[in-house]
Amino acid sequence: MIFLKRVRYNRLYCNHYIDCIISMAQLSDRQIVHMDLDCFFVSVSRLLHPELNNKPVIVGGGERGVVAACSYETRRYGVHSAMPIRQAKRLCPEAVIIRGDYDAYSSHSDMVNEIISEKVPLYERSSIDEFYIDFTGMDRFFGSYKFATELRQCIIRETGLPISFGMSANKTVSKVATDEVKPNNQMKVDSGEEKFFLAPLSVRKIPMVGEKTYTLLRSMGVEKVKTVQEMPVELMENVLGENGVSIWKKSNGIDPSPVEPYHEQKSMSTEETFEQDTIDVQRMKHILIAMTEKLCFRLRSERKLTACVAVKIRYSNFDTHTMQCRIPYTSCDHTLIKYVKELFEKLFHRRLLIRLIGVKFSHLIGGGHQINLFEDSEEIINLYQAMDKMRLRYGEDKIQRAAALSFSLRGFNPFNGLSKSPVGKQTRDTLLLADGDVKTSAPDNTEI
Ligand code: DCP
Ligand code: MG
Repeated sequence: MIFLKRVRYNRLYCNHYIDCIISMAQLSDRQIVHMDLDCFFVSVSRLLHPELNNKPVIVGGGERGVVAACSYETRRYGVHSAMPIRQAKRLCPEAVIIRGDYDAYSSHSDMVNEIISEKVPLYERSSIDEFYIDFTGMDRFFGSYKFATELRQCIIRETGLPISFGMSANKTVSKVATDEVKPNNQMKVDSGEEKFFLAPLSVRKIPMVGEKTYTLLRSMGVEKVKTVQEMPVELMENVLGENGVSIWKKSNGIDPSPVEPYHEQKSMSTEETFEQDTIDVQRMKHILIAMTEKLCFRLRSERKLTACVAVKIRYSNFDTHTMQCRIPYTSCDHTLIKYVKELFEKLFHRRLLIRLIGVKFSHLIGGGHQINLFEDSEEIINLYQAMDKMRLRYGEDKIQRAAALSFSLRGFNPFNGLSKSPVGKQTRDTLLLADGDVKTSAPDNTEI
């Protein structure tokens, strides 16, 4: 038994090391840049309100809310994002606390995106203020570091926003490098130097080491990345499973993941064609609630917010009507359900049999951890996080609003498309991408 275990370990150990040697040899000549805007929401707010310059600033969702972004002046007092505003105020009483302006953040993020897209062929927009750029091959012509430096200067000049970058052979090391030099700075980690660069840092700096993993590693006496580098990979696997292997690889400066070309998702929607046309208003409302809950869960899973909600109905004679409204950015079920119900009530006035109903969210934006910039409170965030955790663990239909319970869209899988639903003939889910591609899950070709 012990012998078998050792054979397995040895094979595992060898596999990981062989993997690493291959990826290091193949990938060490890549030139990957990670760019991240400095205290993004605060910097945009300062552009719009210069009186905030040089003051400690916190962007957040009101007295009972949490910190969305904070200036570097406030960070010296221990303030950080996702901290309750009340606690932040205690730590830094002189901080100016402002409400966010998501439209402004979204348009400034688009400006930076546009500059990068004009100047480089391959880049990934990984969040509202973060970009990975693959400069591999460009050094023969320009020198990648010089090119990245000029790109950074151009962004600063044209948008007025401070931005930092890290450059190395892979995404993980570049991201850690960016965080190390911030704010308003840049650095390069040469190929072959990755392990030395990471070694003295806290393991908390490795992307994917969150609060819980950090506490666990600390309880094992692991504080610095160097310790992980010296640990056998199977020990990390024993303690943390697959994640342990990933953390071990990242700690050793190994990350073969490619820069994924950027496709903006413009909308997400779902619709239901009934088995039998219906006039049962209550039933339709409950189905709309179930649909909204599902889409909201997906918004939050993808860390997105929507600013436009639409409802569609099709009468039995195929007359189709759509109504939409602009709303403050959110991914909260309770907010969106309210709008969906209102739209349905305005839309459904002919008292004819209905053949299809649908819900669509558009004007999507990457929203970090926010779920509603203007209403976020610790209680709401905790509630949604707890519900989403249960859904991820036990299945999407395991927790629902009472009204939607009897209409669970059980077969509905927003990630891979069509499946039979107990409430209707077919469910169709659509992801509309900015470049015009439509990923759709069913044969019906009408968009809402
Ligand atoms: N954000 C948010 N909620 C969080 C974290 C971030 O809404 N819990 C938003 C506000 C940030 C923006 O996303 O300004 C970018 O997130 P970053 O993690 O890049 O943080 P900052 O840009 O504010 O600071 P840094 O200078 O460390 O990048
Ligand atoms: Mg940032």
